Amino acid sequence: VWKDCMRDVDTDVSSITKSFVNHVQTSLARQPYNLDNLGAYQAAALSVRDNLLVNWNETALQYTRKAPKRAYYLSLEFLMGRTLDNALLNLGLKDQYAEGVKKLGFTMEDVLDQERDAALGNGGLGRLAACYLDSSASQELPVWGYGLRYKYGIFQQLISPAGEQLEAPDPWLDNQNPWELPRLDVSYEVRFYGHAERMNDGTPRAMWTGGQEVLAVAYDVMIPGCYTKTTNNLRLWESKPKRGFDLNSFNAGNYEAAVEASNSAAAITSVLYPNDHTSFGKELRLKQQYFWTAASLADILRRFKNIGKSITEFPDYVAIQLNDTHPTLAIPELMRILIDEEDLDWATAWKIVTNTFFYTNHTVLPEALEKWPVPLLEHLLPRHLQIIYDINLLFLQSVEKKYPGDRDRLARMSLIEEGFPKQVRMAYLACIGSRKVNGVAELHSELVKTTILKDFVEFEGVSKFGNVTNGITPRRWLDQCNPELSALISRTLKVDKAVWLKELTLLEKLLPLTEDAAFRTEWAGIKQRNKERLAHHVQTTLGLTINTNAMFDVQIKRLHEYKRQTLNILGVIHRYLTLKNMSAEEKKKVNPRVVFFAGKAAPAYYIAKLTIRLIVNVARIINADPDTKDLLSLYFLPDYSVSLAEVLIPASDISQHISTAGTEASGTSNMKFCLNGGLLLGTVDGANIEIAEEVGESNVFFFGHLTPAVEDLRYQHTYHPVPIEEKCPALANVLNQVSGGLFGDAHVYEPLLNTIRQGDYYLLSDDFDSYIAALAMVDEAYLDQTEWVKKSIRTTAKMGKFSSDRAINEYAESYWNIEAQRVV
Ligand code: 26W
Repeated sequence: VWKDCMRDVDTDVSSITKSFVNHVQTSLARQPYNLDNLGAYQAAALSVRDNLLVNWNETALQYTRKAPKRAYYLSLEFLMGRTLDNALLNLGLKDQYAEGVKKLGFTMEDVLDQERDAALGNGGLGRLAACYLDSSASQELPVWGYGLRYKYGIFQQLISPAGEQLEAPDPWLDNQNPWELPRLDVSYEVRFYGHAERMNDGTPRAMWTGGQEVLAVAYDVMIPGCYTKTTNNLRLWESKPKRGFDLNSFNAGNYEAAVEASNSAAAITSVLYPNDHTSFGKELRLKQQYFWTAASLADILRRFKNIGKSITEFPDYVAIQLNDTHPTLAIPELMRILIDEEDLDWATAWKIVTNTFFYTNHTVLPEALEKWPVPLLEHLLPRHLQIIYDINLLFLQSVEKKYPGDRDRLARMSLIEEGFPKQVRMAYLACIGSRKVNGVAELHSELVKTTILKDFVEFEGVSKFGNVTNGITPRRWLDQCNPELSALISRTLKVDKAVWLKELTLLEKLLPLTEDAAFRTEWAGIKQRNKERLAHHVQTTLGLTINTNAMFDVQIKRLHEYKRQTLNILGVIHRYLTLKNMSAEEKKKVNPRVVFFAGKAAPAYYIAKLTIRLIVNVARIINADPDTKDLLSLYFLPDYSVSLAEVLIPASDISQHISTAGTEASGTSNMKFCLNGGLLLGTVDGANIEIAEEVGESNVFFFGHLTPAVEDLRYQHTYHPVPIEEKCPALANVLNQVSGGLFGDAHVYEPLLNTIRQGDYYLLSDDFDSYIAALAMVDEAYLDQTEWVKKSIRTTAKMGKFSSDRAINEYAESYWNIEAQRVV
């Protein structure tokens, strides 16, 4: 009877409309006759969800039955964006749903547009995690994600009339989230504070008691693979008070204390920390990290125990990937469980741990390397601090054995940094507690080995340290965001997208078509329509009219000094000043350009916020200048998000990735632009280098000093400073115009300008001239549209390497040792 009643995935239009209407009537309790777009979205989502759940259950059943080795991706951030369109495309049901909703009187675009982004991340690291989940499911790999279910995702960015960034909360769950399933039956208790007492019975065991206990409750998010039944799981934890109220306080008449207890438990998962690249050592952040790693490990262990194997076989069934150092507490937590609860000896426990974990580093910037004050750890997690000290003692003993008497080395390699207060260096702990360590692009992985982890490479051997160049999912970042281009590719290659979207190197077959004029015309037409789609979006959301007969030049990413949005805006001012000095005759030769910026600044990052303010105010002046506005205009699009990126990226002719050499670990939007036929203007940094290797240097615009020069240049700035006027007159002129008040509020920008005039840590004055020269090369290349379109086609054709399928398969084979599982 069970079997007969089980439902299958609905694939025909009439079953789809039936299930849609059924959800309107029963799940939403609404009248089908006065349904708005939001209701239509909800009904469509619930109906698609029914389909996903069928596959999701089968996938789970398969994994349970076969008990293969599984991998778990621990990430404090998952920047998922919207789900409905992606799910429909992965299920191959987009056309049927479009037809279904049309029959019911809606348009697919309006319906899709109702969905809020799931923005549980800051930037690159969080979006990478989302791409890896898509690829894991699409490659049929048994991978689950673990994260936190923040009530508020990344803040909403507003821009004040003066051009200042304002932050508003992002209550993304207010409209209900059809893509998650509360698992009220899956919950774990997580302890904080209290006392840890060693047993002193000849074992390494200790008792950790007292303190506060909080409940972690699971919410599951379905992750559909592309053209496969495999539907994996992303498990997000929500914190709850263990008992809703502290009844004792309540009865004692202390109502406030009772409510307080429930408040502080719920606070743990209330908000995503909005900084990337700076660690502030805040207690609540550490609580988030432990809460999440403890719940995830308890869940993983419970699942492992269900297969009935000996605990020593744990690493044969479980691989855990640490997405940066944020989940590093998982290392001492697993030690605690194995020693205090499973009663293993230290060596056996450490062997299990160091065969289970894998650590990915995402940045070598010193301010981004996490360090936790010892007193804070001692207070919040007393048992974990003991374990960290024990790990450190044994580790330093082994270092001392290899390098007797080398005290400097011991101090350098210690997990504990001396100082007031002492701090635990999380990257070192992640490194020594893991089976392997990797960076995210070739240059970056070399820098990890030669800078922050140099001593560890020497001590542990270089084979532990590897590289997995990042990737992006071509499903969202081509098929979904650029449907016309996707269709053209399928038509031209005569290959179903179900094939090439999963074997992206097939795009190389486009190469000969660079010589086909008709194809080039089609290609250019799609780019043009994507520019018009963006212009339409800006018109309807901001009321601004954009010139679509211009080159679209885009820089979209978090605001950060190392990413050098300031270099870009100073370049724009330089262009403006140059245009102002041109004769009418000269102006005729200039190709119009529209420059777009978007990105959020961390709320406490003063200089980054000033950069936004400068961009907005420069835009105000130059967009209103009748002398130049047809040739140059500038837009700062507020509230950058995954959904906005999906409109911006396909519309770009050129995009900018201009970090100081050696500072951007990889970058992933560079790959997205290139996949959509946008050319790249960048420094010799991160994955830009590998992109150039693939598409050929003649198809990218490189400029600026190289990584090995950076250290020397900084030394020069400090010890032999040369005034900007002398070193780079063009830049000095631009700075003086800003200082002189050409864009209003003269004094306001001084702190920003002074970062360049004094110290210039990110080397703007060293790279400015070659940047301007590169921009001129872009202008010139754009004048020859035939050659430009050829470059564009070649760029897309050579992007196969950057599919996140390639990256996730490298992790699966060379790190986790897991295999694909076919769900039939
Ligand atoms: C503790 C505060 C904090 C928060 C987040 C420090 C560092 C981070 C992340 C590691 C920052 C981040 O997102 N890094 C980016 O990771 C991407 C994916 O690998 C890379 O493409 C980017 O180059 C890198 O900046």
